Amino acid sequence: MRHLVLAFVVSSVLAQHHHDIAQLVDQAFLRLDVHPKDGLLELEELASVFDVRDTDGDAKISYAEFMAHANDNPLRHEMFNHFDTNKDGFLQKHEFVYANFLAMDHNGDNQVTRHDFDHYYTNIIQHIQHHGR
Ligand SMILES: [Ca+2]
Ligand SMILES: [Ca+2]
Ligand SMILES: [Ca+2]
Repeated sequence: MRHLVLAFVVSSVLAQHHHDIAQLVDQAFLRLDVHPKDGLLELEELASVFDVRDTDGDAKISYAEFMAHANDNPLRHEMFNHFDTNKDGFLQKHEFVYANFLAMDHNGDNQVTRHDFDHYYTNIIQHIQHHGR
């Protein structure tokens, strides 16, 4: 038991130092791929995330709404700015759902594989870390 706990602690620490980006992206994918949980990200799954985050139902995600659902994401501020392409301080559905999905769905079959997702988000996060601060 002690070894198990120790192994867990060690791997968590290592993960934070060496694989923090990959881990963040993996967690995000697992959270998104829920209906159906098929290893693919469908447009509907992204749309339902939008609906959950749009707490007051005004068809856009405010900065406060986005922050309230991204406590565990250290890059939430930068992510918000990245998605808010028209820089009005809100994430419209076309910004958060459609533009996002189209950018990930390379071959246009309306499915985003885990590989597509990992590749896309790792690029975004690296871009943010190098240029966005
Ligand atoms: Ca899915
Ligand atoms: Ca809203
Ligand atoms: Ca916007």
